[in-house]
Amino acid sequence: KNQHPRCIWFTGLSGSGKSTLANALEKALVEKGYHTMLLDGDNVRHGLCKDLGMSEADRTENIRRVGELAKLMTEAGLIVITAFISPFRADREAARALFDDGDFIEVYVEAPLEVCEQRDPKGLYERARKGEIRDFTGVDSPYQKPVIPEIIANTSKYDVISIIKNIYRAITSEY
Ligand code: GGZ
Repeated sequence: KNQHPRCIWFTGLSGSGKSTLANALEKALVEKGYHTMLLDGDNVRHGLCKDLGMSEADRTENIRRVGELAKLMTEAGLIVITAFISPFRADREAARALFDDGDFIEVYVEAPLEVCEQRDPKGLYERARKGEIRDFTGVDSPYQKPVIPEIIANTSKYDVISIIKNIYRAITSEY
């Protein structure tokens, strides 16, 4: 398949729905014959970045490595999808700067903190509130919202299927 390699960068709070959307988008693309790679905490933080924690400096380094990896993978022809909190604007902008104009699509996965905290799929917010986890995003570590993301995906207002349709249309329309 003749595909335009690029990076679809999901950013948002823990529990906002990044992984759900990233996985659904990848599935939709693969079904249509696109070649993709999904990078997330599960395949990066246990290997390439297992030396890194959740301090500000370590998150910055995590995102730097993910950006460089995503760039290399686009050079191999893949559509790369990343799903990291990536809480710092400057780190996301540094990742963006690795790509040609239009080849970095920032998707802000928006959901109010209260909604993410209510979902709490892994019980991490509860543990953070109790002080059992430190430097937790939204609790005692900041999240800097994107100013002008290419796409805003509001998971507290819209369902996964309609959001994925929008993103899919946006990234495949020019092919
Ligand atoms: C935020 C944490 C933390 C802290 C562990 N703060 O929702 P999850 O569980 O499945 O995904 C989160 C993941 C965050 O890793 P990232 O690599 O995406 O972060 S960053 O982009 O900031 O480097 C969460 C879990 O790890 N987790 N401790 N303190 N989320």
